[in-house]
Amino acid sequence: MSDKPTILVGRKLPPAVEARLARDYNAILNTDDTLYTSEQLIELSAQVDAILPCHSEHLSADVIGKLSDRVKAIANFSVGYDHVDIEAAKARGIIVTNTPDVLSDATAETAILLMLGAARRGSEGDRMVRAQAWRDWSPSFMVGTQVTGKRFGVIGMGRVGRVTAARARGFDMDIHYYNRSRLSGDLEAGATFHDNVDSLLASADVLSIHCPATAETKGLLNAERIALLPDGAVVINTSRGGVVDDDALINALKSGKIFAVGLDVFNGEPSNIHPGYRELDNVFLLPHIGSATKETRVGMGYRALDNLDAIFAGKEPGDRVA
Ligand code: 8YV
Repeated sequence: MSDKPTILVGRKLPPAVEARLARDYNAILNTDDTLYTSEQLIELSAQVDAILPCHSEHLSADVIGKLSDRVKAIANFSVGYDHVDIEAAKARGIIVTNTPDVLSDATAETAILLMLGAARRGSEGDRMVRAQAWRDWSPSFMVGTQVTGKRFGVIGMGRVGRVTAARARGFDMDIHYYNRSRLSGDLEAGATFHDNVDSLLASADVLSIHCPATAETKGLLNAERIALLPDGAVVINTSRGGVVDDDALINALKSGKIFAVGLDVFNGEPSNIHPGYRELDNVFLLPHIGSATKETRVGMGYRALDNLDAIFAGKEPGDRVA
């Protein structure tokens, strides 16, 4: 063992990222990509100076409270950090970082995929062709809703929200947004600001959710708010499942209030999502692959390592969140 810092790497990362880890650190790599249990994370923490987790590792207040004093940093391989109890980390003096920017393009691509897949009944059509259930064609067959020229409503106009809005402009969509604070004219790029979510909802033919999962945003899209959407709206979510009240959304899909949803994130993911989604045709579902491109995975890994490099050089990391 050299005197390089030791890093516990939560999941298997791209070869280029693992090569940089192995060059610059004593890296405990997760070569078979098995999810560590909380007990394993706590036990391994005695050997490490930092942890590089994904959102699949849950660093609750309880886990953080039991980590070894040796752990100086949690450098997330993710932009969202709701899987880490930030207050507990602060209380232990553990630095926490995330990986913004590098995944905005990939996630925006996924949001647009969800919008089109939901609006144009992508999953339903795919299933029909695969099941050899496609028997006929007529002008009334598999008719979807067109998004071109409609209003695209964004909740959370951060980096991902802004790139997604820029892509939606490619469909001549009129951008509306709600954000805690109004953006500068430059960043707004002609979008209409709403100073409250309810007003945004009434203007969203397509609603795209990009806000983080926090105590304030939990269940934000509930029955009362869904009622404010225009009839036949499309809802897409690439942020976190917790922002949505699943029962309310499923009821609105059944009643036709919402034409279709495109979801990449879920309450209870991966294996305990609301069973109601599986029974509906008007849903386009993906398994949390918003940022899953080769380019972005490397970008995320390098960004996490840039943060660790700064921390172990005694500098302020670029993406500190605690
Ligand atoms: C990542 C994400 O794939 O970065 C995030 O917050 O939700 C995803 O895009 C995942 O979190 C990796 O840990």
